[in-house]
Amino acid sequence: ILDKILQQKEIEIQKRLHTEKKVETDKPVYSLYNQLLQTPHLQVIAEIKRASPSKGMIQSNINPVEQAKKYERAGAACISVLTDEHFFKGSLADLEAVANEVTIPVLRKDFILHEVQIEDARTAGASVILLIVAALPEKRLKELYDYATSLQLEVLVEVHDLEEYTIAKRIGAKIIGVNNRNLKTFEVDLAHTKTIASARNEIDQHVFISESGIQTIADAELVSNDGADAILVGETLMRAEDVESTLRS
Ligand code: IGP
Repeated sequence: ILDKILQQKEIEIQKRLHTEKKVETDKPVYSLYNQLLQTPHLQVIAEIKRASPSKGMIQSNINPVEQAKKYERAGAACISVLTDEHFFKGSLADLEAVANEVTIPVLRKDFILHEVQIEDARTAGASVILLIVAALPEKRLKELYDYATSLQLEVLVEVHDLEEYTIAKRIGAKIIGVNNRNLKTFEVDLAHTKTIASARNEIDQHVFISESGIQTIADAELVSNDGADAILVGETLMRAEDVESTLRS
């Protein structure tokens, strides 16, 4: 599936390159890194996710701004907004609407392969972008990382195994996330968090996020004990009846 998604992305990028849009850097940015460094207890990055290729439709008729405000009120460290339209039914419009209404960092969750996507994220009001190690050669990853930084954006660098973790550290990532879901097979295993966290060194200056498949308090405690500074939760919060109390717990 990852290859299919990346192919579709390339098509969208080619289309985007035919339009003239200038990057606007007047929206405020908030630091996720500082937020995670400052707070010792487990923090939550709460995601707006309407659908996914593995689960199909999750919540189609959601109001992203209302949902985001609930997340913010309940103390989320950051709001992740899926902006992929084709596979996740999200949009940059969702992100922009959310970013205009909250005062915590907003993450553009998408498959980013090109500078214009980073520019569009900044213009829409994102503070953080996602870069997936498995989606890019290291040289390109580093170029995009540095480009995002030059636009005052922070980068969540997503890894899936130890080899990718080494690459993330090599490019200087300050925020590293392990995706417990394999994007090629959809298989979820929270043990991936422990594998990566165990390889973490005293001298490593990065913060560490456990992403995907967290459904219960026990799951959150497990990855927290395994070394995660924060968790990234989508589906569970999108389906929760009482979003705020689920998040607070
Ligand atoms: C959230 P979940 O299982 O809580 O809905 O997962 C998030 O980790 C997931 O949406 C995600 C993702 C990604 C989506 C992690 N990495 C990369 C798209 C692309």
